[in-house]
Amino acid sequence: MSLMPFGDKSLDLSLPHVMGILNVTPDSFSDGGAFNSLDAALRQSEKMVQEGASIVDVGGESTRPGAAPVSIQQELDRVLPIVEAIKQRFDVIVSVDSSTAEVIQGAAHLGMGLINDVRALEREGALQAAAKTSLPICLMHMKGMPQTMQDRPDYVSVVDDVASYLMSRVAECESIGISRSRLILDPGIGFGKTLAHNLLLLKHIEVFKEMGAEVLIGLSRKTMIGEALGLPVEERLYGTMGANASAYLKGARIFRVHDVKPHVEMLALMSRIEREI
Ligand code: 8Y7
Repeated sequence: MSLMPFGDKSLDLSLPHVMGILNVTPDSFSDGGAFNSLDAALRQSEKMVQEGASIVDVGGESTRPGAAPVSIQQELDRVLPIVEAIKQRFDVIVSVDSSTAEVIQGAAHLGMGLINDVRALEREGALQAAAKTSLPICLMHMKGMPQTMQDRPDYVSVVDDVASYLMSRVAECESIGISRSRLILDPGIGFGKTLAHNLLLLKHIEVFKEMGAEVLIGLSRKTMIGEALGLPVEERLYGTMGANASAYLKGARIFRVHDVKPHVEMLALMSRIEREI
């Protein structure tokens, strides 16, 4: 057992866990739009919980290359009602994909269990806001900014560069009183990386485990799967599962995915075999 608290719940991180991705699509109609998108989010959450997701990841800002920036108020309006509604209805950990101090603070108040920040708490006020909660934090590596991160990404050594960046963010967290036991590390697959960079990071997950934190991997349906297999986004499930299976064997314990049921079943068998004596 290796229990880690996530707000009002906890997870045994000696076992693998699935984090289901909730698409929070803003409704283009102003009349009744809020209800429609909330209702859709709740139905999607219910399905993921029934399929065995331990965590539901809610995000109000698209980090896709070229996506339009979102204002703080828009992000608050999109994310907070969903966090509140999921926590009222389902027994699941809600993580919030945000870099914004106001969103971190507001969502923590409504029962968020995990802060998932693709900017590793680098935005103004985010580190302080996260420190005030007692929640775990996923620190992700990104090179550059979403708009430009895929323009010729370059590293001296991608594994060393990503590891030393995450180490510096761990040190920053510790300096403000966030203990390492609250931190989850993520190499940020696809965030300013070529296919070769992503493959090397996935090959060397042990480097991040050696930093004394659990590892989360998000590669579901990403471009790297498409590039490796020559397949469009709707045909990337098997490749996604292969890469996640490899990440599990190399020590990753949380898998951020669109397709919950196939991953819950795959990881159940993989961990069962590992645990057999
Ligand atoms: C990741 C993520 C995205 C990831 C973590 C997508 C919000 C892009 N990817 N969070 N978020 N790790 N921790 O294609 O890899 O899902 S958004």
